[in-house]
Amino acid sequence: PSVNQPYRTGYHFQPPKNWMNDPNGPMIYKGIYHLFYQWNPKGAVWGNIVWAHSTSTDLINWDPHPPAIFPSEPFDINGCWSGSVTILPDGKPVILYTGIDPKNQQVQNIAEPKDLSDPYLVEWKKSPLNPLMAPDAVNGINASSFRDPTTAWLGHDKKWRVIIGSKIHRRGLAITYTSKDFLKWEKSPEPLHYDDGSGMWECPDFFPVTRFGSKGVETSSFGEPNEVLKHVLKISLDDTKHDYYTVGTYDRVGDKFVPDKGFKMDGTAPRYDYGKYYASKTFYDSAKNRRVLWGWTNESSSVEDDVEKGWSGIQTIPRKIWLDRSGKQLIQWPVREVERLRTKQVNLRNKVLNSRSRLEVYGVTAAQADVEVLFKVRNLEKADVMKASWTDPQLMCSQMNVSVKSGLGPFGLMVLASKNLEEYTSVYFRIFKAHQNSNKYVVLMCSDQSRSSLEEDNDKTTYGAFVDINPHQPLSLRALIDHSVVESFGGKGRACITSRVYPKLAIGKNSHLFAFNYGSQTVDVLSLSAWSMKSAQIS
Ligand code: DQQ
Repeated sequence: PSVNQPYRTGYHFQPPKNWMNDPNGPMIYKGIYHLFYQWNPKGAVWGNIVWAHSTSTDLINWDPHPPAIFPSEPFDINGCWSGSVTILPDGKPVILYTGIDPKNQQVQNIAEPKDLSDPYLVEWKKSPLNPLMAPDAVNGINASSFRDPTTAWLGHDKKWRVIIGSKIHRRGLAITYTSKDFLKWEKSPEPLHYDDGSGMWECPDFFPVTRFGSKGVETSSFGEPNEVLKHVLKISLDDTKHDYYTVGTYDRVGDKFVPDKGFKMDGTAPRYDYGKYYASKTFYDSAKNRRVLWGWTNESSSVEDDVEKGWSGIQTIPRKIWLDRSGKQLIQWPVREVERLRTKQVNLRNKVLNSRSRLEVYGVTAAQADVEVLFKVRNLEKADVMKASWTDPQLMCSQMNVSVKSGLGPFGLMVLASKNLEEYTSVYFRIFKAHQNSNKYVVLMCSDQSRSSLEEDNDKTTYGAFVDINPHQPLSLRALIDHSVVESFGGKGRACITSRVYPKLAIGKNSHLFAFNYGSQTVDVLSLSAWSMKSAQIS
């Protein structure tokens, strides 16, 4: 970030210039992490899409390479769209990606490294057999809705499977293809899964998780002896531009994904992130035995502003992802490597936040910081009672803005705040009783951007999520603050909200950080740690 570029991030991944969208083909090969991404070499708006490429040894600092895949053949002459990497049993990584052909049809292609001894895998060659999968007169595939191949996995019969996002009318579906040799692919008669009302499924992701514990599972693994695996299907819904997931069982013989009770793979499913977060993709990190999630966050500024600043889009900090003990939801937490950027630390302990009070946290670079705070409420009896109509957390957060007092809350953090609060982004909790005379509680988490900038033209939508935690316990909140992005994690990664903001005053040294409590009851800050963050080496 500089005076002219106050919104460039210090430690989030972004290219030096131009438009970026989906993360593609993340992987680790010979100890080096690779990130490819959808990029426009010619400008700050979507178009002319290639696979740009960077590598890293820690997922935080990145070295750029030339684009790995760019339009060059009839099967991708109008664009090289999203796709994934599969590491073959001999260790060789291959890319499956969507190409746009001369008739603007979507087809699936393969590319492999030119030189496996180059640890950076800078050059990639496309197979003359491309396209490997294409819509034709008989297979009934919609040629403009057939894209984003996943990482492939090996089935019980030693055949590869891959799914491709699609739709037929309003039915969203994950079409399965199988192959013996990774080159000749056959469409399965039935999709892995579908939903009749959800519209186009973009960027599907399908992976195993261990039922108990946080370690990752390789995509083709059947699990260790006595280990119980579940499977996760994630889709990016084109209609709503959010990423939803469902936990369930993979029927290997029928090649069907069966969601667990209570899950439906549509816009009612849980989300990875309740803010701006799309087209995400995981990979199995064999070096650290974890599954890592990448996701794209677009701008909330106008196209004119994007063109003027010369860039658009960032990637969130990669997150470790695993299944909660309850089996009902996923947990996400920024990869530990980001903590190496932590420098000067400020600690507060046992501070009392009276009703309608604020506490400034001094001594950190508030525009580029990592903050972890633990709140405790004293008397849960004072919580207001939920109304029957309060089913949509985002609506609750936008209707009760931060100045509306409840029994318990709002309390949380004000980030990227100007000294006199002309501008601030507030990330906070409210606690409600589920019913009158009930000892069950609902915890609401909000990220309110409505006061984030004096500039009028930005999208300042307020976001919200319910956090599945018991407020008898301390409530934790972490925020990764980086000039124009705030990634918030409630309840140790049970709810995540990413937002983009563009303050006019709260820039650089003029940015402040507060803990606050605008509710009617006292709240304790058991502990608050804030770190100034060093900039990552990116580009
Ligand atoms: N972005 C890609 C598509 C994908 C969409 C094109 C999702 O492959 O469906 O840039 O953001």
